[in-house]
Amino acid sequence: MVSKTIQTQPFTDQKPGTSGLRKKVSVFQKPHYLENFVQSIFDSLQGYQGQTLVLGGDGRYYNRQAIQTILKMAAANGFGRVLVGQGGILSTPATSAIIRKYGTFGGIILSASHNPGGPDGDFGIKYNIDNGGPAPEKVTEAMYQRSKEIDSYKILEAPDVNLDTLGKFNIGDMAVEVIDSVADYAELMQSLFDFDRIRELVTNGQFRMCIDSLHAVTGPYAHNIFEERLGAPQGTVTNGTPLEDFGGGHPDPNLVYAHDLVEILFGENAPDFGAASDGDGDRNMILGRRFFVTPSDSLAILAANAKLVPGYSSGLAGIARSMPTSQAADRVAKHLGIESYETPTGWKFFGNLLDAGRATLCGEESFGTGSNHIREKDGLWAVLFWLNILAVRQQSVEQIVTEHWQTYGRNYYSRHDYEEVDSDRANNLITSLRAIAPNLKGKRYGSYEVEYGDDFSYTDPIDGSISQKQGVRIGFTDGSRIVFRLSGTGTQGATLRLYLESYEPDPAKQNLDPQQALAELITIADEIAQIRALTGMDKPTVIT
Ligand code: G16
Repeated sequence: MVSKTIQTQPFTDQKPGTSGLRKKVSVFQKPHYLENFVQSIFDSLQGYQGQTLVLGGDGRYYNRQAIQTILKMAAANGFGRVLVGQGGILSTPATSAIIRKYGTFGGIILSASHNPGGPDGDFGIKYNIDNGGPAPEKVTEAMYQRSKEIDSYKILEAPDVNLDTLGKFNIGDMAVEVIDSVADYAELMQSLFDFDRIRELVTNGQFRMCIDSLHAVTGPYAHNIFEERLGAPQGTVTNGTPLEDFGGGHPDPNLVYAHDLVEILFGENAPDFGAASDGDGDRNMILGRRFFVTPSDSLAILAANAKLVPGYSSGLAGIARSMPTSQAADRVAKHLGIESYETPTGWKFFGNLLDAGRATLCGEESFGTGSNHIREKDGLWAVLFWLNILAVRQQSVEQIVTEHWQTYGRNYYSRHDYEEVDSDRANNLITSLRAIAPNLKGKRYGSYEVEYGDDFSYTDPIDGSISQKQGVRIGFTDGSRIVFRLSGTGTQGATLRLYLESYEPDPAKQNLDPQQALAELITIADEIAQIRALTGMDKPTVIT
């Protein structure tokens, strides 16, 4: 087999966003596009000769082709071994778990997460480092810089390999192992949670649940864990076969895109528990019977109940949340007497805190929750955590959440997304907010008074790195907040995200619809940012 060096031209748009490089499939299919970026990844790394790489993806369209290309490039670039998921399938959390378990050099995950798939959908590629977590900003920045000057890449001339059968073989001098996509991950879950107790709950004939994999990567994991290992009835997992186009759906577990599940949980004779996960398995949505748990509340509730779960029974070191996530978890941290951390959006910012043992649980409003067991957020882990709590407390989801509010107060929370906004308009809006925000202190809007306005900047407490311009925050004297930022994961125009939060300590006022509770703040946000005028849109496209 011959290693070839192929001449190429740089592309100017290979800047990784919040989580890797995401583009339309048609962009990745351009000659040399994928290869350039993969070579830029390799060129930004040091010391990988002879080392092991983990490789897999969420099964979306172009996954298999990309894996064949990356295997041949890894061989030509001198990797010693690649562990690749059977059928090219590895969820993001499973990849993180495998990197850590086998101490590999790093891993490549092919996914555009919750973005739609198929030939007209999105594709993506992200690199994870040896702690199992997303490459930090300095590494992704080096990849981007390299991508702007790259003039050649290396690839082995070799036939495609069989990804569907477990086994070991060689491509050139490089070993390839096709591994079981599920086993290592499922064993890790079994080591953290009380499977016996959960089994009792899900097989008692009373408790009913529905796990929707949205035809994305978690199907095989969910069948194995919930139906095989925990004995839940067959059919508990729905849409459990990963499809290249996710069955035409949008694999994003929220109230809008996981609508089939929402209809079941809010319908007649609804089950007790429902959950969905996203394209690559790192996000989760938790539902009770006619009850939605916001991701921000979910983080706070997992933290408050962590003692009930074997893997966390010795206590938490700290809790970290992304800045736009509600402050509900901070209240639990305070109560527990542990540190809470506020980081920019992006799971990569939790990595240092987890590695240093400063945080045990982390969470984001964008349906992401996780812990120090790996270095990614973890959808099925969150589902198991909830089931473990339900099994011990023998209460409904709604009872657990409302009792939590009674103890800690309720942080009403909502996110309004304005998708596919013209990029220039969206940038103008944020630029003018950056200018306005610092001057708002003391200003009154209806019943609210501004306490501070700023553009969030984060100094990593471990390595001192500084990340600026992470979102415009406007905080009010009663603890309410409005946050504005542009998404770093979209592929079409810009997505403006407006995050709204208010705090209600009085149990008698905790059962409002969040849109109603936040109505005044929603109006104030538009008054300050001129959203309707500047985006040209009169309402958000998605409300969660
Ligand atoms: C990614 C990141 C998350 C982030 C989310 C939304 O999630 O890993 O940390 O919260 O995007 O980011 P944005 O608001 O910039 O679109 P995923 O599940 O897409 O990998």
